[in-house]
Amino acid sequence: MKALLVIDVQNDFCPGGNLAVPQGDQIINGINKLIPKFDLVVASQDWHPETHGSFAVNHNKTPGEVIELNGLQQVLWPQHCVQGSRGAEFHQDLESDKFDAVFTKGENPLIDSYSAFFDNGHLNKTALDDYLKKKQVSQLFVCGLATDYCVKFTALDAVDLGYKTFLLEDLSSGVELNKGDIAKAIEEMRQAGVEVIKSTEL
Ligand code: VGL
Ligand code: ZN
Repeated sequence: MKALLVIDVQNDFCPGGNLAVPQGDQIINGINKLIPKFDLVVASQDWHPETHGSFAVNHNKTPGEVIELNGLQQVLWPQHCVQGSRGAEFHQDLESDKFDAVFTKGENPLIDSYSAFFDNGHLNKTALDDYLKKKQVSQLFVCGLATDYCVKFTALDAVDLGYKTFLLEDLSSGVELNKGDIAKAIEEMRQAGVEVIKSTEL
């Protein structure tokens, strides 16, 4: 089984959102076009309480600063993807009614969760891996936002969990907090065994 995994294509990561990824919305049409080609389509949703420890405002700090949060290095972000807010909703152009399942992450205020599989400390697992294994998924095609954070950590975990993992490079877009972050993230994924492809190859 082949599954498409759509990471965090939510309003806050798109232009106009609180943590906008440049051109974050430009991958949406391409993702919609791919949906019919897959046996299974699943998505993740960043889903934070207002008290989340990754929000700069909760530490009286500025986004981009790095702190230690429960023993882990944590980049501080603008408040984003607050549970139930418009910013947390999938972008309206994304055909999210076609998703077979949606997995939320980032609910624990004490730890961030970039990967759709585990929190950043690998302490807790979401239901995604069990779900995919039950559906006998062996190949996972990852796309979405942001290439240098949630897409990257999801793809790296997917390899570790035994999936043949593909990054759909043209259907992912990155934050690029520092210049070169996206290229570095893609190289890191490649090194770990992720096959980097373009959607036109499918
Ligand atoms: C993400 C930063 C904070 C992402 C989520 O979806 O890549 N980035 N929370
Ligand atoms: Zn987040």
